[in-house]
Amino acid sequence: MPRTAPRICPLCEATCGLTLTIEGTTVTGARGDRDDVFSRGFICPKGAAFGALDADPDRLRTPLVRRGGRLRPATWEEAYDAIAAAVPALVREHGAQSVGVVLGNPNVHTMAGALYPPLLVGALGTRNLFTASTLDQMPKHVSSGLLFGDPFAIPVPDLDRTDFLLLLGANPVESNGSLCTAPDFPGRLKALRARGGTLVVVDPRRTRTARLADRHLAPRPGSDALLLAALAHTLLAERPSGTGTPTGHTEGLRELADALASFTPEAVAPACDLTAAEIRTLARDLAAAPTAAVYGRIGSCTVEHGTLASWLVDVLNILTGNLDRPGGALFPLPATGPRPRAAAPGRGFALGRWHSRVSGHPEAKSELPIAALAEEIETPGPGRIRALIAIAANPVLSAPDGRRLDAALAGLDFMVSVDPYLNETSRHAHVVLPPPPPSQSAHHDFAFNGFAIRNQVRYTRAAVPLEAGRLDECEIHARLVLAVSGTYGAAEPSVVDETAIQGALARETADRSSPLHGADPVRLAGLLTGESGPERRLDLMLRLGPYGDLFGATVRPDGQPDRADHRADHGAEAGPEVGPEGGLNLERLLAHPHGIDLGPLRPRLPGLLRTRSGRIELLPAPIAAELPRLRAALTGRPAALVLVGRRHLRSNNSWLHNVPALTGGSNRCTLQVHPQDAERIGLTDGGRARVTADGGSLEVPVEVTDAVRAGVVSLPHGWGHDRDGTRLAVAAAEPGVNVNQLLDGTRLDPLSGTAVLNGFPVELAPLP
Ligand SMILES: Nc1nc2c(c(=O)[nH]1)N[C@H]1C(S)=C(S)[C@@H](COP(=O)(O)OP(=O)(O)OC[C@H]3O[C@@H](n4cnc5c(=O)[nH]c(N)nc54)[C@H](O)[C@@H]3O)O[C@H]1N2
Ligand SMILES: Nc1nc2c(c(=O)[nH]1)N[C@H]1C(S)=C(S)[C@@H](COP(=O)(O)OP(=O)(O)OC[C@H]3O[C@@H](n4cnc5c(=O)[nH]c(N)nc54)[C@H](O)[C@@H]3O)O[C@H]1N2
Ligand code: SF4
Ligand SMILES: [Mo]
Repeated sequence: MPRTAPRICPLCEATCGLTLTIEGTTVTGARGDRDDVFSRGFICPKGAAFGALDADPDRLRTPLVRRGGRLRPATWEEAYDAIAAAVPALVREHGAQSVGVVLGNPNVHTMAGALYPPLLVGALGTRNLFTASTLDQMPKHVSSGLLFGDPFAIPVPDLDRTDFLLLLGANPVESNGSLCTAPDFPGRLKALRARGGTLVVVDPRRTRTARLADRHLAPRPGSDALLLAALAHTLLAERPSGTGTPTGHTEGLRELADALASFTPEAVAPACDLTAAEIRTLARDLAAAPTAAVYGRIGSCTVEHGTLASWLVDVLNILTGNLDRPGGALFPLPATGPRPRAAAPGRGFALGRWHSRVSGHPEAKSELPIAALAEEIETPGPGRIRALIAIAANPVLSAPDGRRLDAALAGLDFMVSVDPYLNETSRHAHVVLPPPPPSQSAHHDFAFNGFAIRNQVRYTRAAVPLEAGRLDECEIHARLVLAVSGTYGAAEPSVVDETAIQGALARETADRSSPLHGADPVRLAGLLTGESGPERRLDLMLRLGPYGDLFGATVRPDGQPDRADHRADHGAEAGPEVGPEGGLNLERLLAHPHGIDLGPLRPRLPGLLRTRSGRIELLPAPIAAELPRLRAALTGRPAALVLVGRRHLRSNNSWLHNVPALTGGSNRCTLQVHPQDAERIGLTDGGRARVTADGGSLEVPVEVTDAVRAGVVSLPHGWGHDRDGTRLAVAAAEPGVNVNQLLDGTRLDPLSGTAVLNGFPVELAPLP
């Protein structure tokens, strides 16, 4: 008899609730969970393929250990013994920096990825941390850090209530949204238009999202910061008082106006390849809308001026009075995040507290640019990376110059991959630790609830029991922490969780502003429920969070502890309105298998600000220092042809090309070329071309289409599955090419260290 079980989908940021059909231990179907409090039954083709992905025969079922140069199946004990023998010894001999850590995108889609990598990096004491963020959203963290003092304070567009959405460099109809968690993003865009709202899309391609829009602007790639600067300039020039500006919480408005003075619509129009009139009209429409939200994603981040563009997105939200108000851009209040607190100056956000060894790149958010990973492995000298731990990461395909990184990885003394597949990156590991398929894992979105357009909380336990001989990914990580610390075998994996719990409770009970101040941490830990270490940690975070039961301690409605001596409530952020009676904890959440709705987003200023001034710092010094480079772009000669990426609804970065249901059709690795360019260069639809840039050349099939603007070609990423020693039978049959081979890793957004993956110059030549 088939049964059903709920499972939150881990395949993109929309976090839809699925209902899995299970026969025995096999997932035979997946549909949208109509009772899910957030996704209400929405599903996309990737979610529908959950069963096929879960049962992919190429998934690794046992650890692999390298012996005699070859990776061979091994037991978990053999795998961890190998790590425990190698890593602590390297650290003793060569120091903490000799071990690098690479964290890939799926870490934000697993519980393990949220709970353990900080402990692993802490245990190693290494500053050689590289993540997919420097191929993605690091510019947004940096701009939020500088504006609000907190790199995670990223406002999200209030999709369901806004009157006007200006969307730049995002294609949510294919990607299902990013840094804006919203199941059925396409439906929400249609609803916006249906209620009389306006959607404006800025994208050099006429995407499926652009086709839904009232207005589509197709500027030259890489010019968003100029366009946004001109929009901000126009607002400041035409409405100098900044109507609607929350001036009470901002500083630097006059300095901002001065700094943007030269970015008039006329000045930026040629570089953007738009008209000054189009830009001015857009600024006026944005300002006139009853409520509006500006939202930028990949196409505005992974570009030459990514941090400036990300900063200007929020500057526009602020100048139009739309930051932190319903219908505008709001800060979520996730159930496992910190509780609201009273407004007070913070410690601010610092950049460049240390630098990379070889090229001297500044750290951002304690990370170094992943584009600099290869040189940190190759270049001799003290501090060279000799061992690497890669968790859910495939940088050989995702990061610039995969060939160089491929060679560098082959030269490591030791490498560990935590990955379900033997792919382009994990094939270099000495030990591969495979997590179980998603049906056998529990799920909670620690990361994405912080970017969700509605506050809600959901948790799904494993839908299928863990197969014999498997380890849960949380336990894989916990054991890894022990193995690199030199305590493997001496301590149980649960010690890792209990240490984290004790640490968090010690901080909480020592905090004078906490209602738990002075309580006994050991007694509180004894009250936690849950069947496993990660469940106990989830329970702890829920209980201490904004909707938590605080172990029964009382709080006033403004979020402050109910203590007579606590009078610092001036400007306190309001506490949440909703939540289960008595407060949230794991038991109460488990009683709601389809989640608990915690209400629409609400204003959170000024309580969430952590800047030194306690205000929004409109023109932070590092930004001001970058503006001359943007000004230089006004007069620079743009390249004749530049390349941008694209995503397909049935893809996901580099690792979904092995599922037959998700491949084929229009999901292909083709170079899209505008008809004018095709004619000029002599390319034909279905023919082949050689594309050349800084990092090398690729031979690609050509697709002639006016969906890209003239002067722009588009090639998707995550392809190039033609290397030996992988186990990806389906993907290898249709390998495609790795677009990132066109990059040599030197083009970076300087403030964030993010690779320029969009809008870099290329040359094309026809091939016979
Ligand atoms: N040119 C170009 N390059 C890009 C981009 C682009 O737009 N253009 N996009 C960039 C972006 S936004 C990102 S986020 C990066 C992504 O870069 P990466 O994170 O390096 O790549 P992914 O393909 O997302 O997957 C990483 C690995 O996770 C493994 N994996 C899948 N599920 C799990 C799991 O449950 N547990 C574990 N441990 N591993 C798992 C997969 O097998 C794969 O090996 O790529 C970037 N690269
Ligand atoms: N189906 C699917 N969904 C995914 C993923 C996937 O690979 N496939 N990846 C996931 C990940 S890791 C992420 S980070 C998100 C990303 O989510 P999105 O940001 O929505 O990603 P894209 O679909 O790549 O959209 C970026 C758009 O920017 C445009 N663009 C390129 N250069 C510029 C420019 O200079 N200016 C402007 N204005 N636009 C430009 C491109 O043409 C493209 O349409 O998607 C996630 N969801
Ligand atoms: S939209 Fe994203 S979360 Fe929803 S079913 Fe599709 S892949 Fe899963
Ligand atoms: Mo991403």
